[in-house]
Amino acid sequence: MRAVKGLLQAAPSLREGLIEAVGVGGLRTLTTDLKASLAEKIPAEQERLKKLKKEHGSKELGSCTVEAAIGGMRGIPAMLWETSLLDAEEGIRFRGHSIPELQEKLPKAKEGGEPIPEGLLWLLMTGEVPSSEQAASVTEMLRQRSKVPDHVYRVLAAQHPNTHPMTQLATAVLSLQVDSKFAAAYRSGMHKSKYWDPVFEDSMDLIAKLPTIAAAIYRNTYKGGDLVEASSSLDWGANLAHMMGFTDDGCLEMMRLYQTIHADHEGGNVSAHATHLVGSALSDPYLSYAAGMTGLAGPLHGLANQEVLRWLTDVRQQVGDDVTKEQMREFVWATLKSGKVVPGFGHAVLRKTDPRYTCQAVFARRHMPDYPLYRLTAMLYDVVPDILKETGKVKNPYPNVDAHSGVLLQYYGITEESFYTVLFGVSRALGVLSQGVWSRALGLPIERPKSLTMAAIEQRVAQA
Ligand code: CMX
Repeated sequence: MRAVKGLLQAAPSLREGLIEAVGVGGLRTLTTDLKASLAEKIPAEQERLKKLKKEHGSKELGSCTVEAAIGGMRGIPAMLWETSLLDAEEGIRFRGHSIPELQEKLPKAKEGGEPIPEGLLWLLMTGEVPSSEQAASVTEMLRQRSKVPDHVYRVLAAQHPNTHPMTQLATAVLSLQVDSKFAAAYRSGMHKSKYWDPVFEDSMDLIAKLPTIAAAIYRNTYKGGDLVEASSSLDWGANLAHMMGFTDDGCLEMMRLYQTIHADHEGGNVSAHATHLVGSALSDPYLSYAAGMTGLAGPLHGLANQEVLRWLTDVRQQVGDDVTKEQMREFVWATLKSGKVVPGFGHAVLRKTDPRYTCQAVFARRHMPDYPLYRLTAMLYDVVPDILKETGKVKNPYPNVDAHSGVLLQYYGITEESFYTVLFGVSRALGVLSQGVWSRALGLPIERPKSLTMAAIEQRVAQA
């Protein structure tokens, strides 16, 4: 009680009933205003970082070998990323919570259903699992910001009809940049201690508009341009499915889960790192997220979910749905021997099956146990890892998130695989933009690692 009394004196928000004491020394925000909750946490985190730097700034976190420098910087701990952390064996934790824990703890649209991504957004931003009221207030805040300006539709309409949906997404986001509140505030000379505020505003504006933009890309590209209005009774994730033209309750649940689990995967993956890097130059959230999306569009990263579907379609066309394990083995070997990767398998950090794969497999077992594509995917799980192990070079032979997501989408009628990475990208906004707000709140500097020429590396190793 004394501790709480002390806090009452120290923290005006506690006096005003914005936070409550929970457990020993813990505090939980009571406000349903995401920005107020975030603002409450920033000073303590700024102090924490200052102390870390002052007391331990010269300590080593790891070293860099020649192999790491020329091998995509694997394993070099050289970035601060608060919203999630990846363990090679266990998989991702969002603010300390595993995916099964999030499925249990985050607010849901229906009893026993999947979490709504708005709850995850609150968690990523504040570090706290929100109440249903807090998640609902995020839904409402996003709804109010969701109107997409007319010029964005014109930009989309002007693109070549064969433009890939990911290119359309990046272009549409860049065309929104004209309204950046951060860019305007910077131009007008805002003090850097306040940067996080307009970055938060831009991030919320962008997240709010992404489902409408993604749905417009979908309807324009595959459904003749006939757009569907948002529903005022649906949450952010379900509205995405609704505006794409899908109303099945299972599809809405799948989309809520999909949008939750793809949100963040710590900072070093291409889409997160690209967003972080570009944001570090104080490019606004529209510019930095668009950079992340052009990275997500690569086949070794997010586009793998499209490639998995193409690959499975090839299997079905050549062998049919009743493929045997032996036929599948031959198909996998043929792919490898032709110098291609098996999409949906392997990972740069993970060394076990991706829990994002597992949770989708659990969803499929529950909702579509007899669906042929699900059975084919389950068979791949039996066949591919042993073959990848046999190659002797693949560090993680197990499936990643992209091996399963297309199956769920196909089942509910979202059959256009070239659109799949856009759905990944909409979700990824929640993670990379939350971190973007924190990067500005913590005053992280422009990123500028050292590069070396081959001659410089040779010189350094000769001296070592
Ligand atoms: N199929 C065939 N070969 C693979 C492989 C796969 N699924 N995964 C790795 N390898 C190969 C690599 O190409 C590399 O070969 P070379 O030495 O000939 O260049 C070798 O095995 C070692 O690679 P690694 O250290 O195990 O993996 P990387 O960290 O270099 O790459 C990844 C990671 C994800 C790019 C790779 O596993 C891959 O290409 N997988 C298929 C594409 C995919 O599913 N990507 C999505 C990942 C999740 C996401 O970001 O969305």
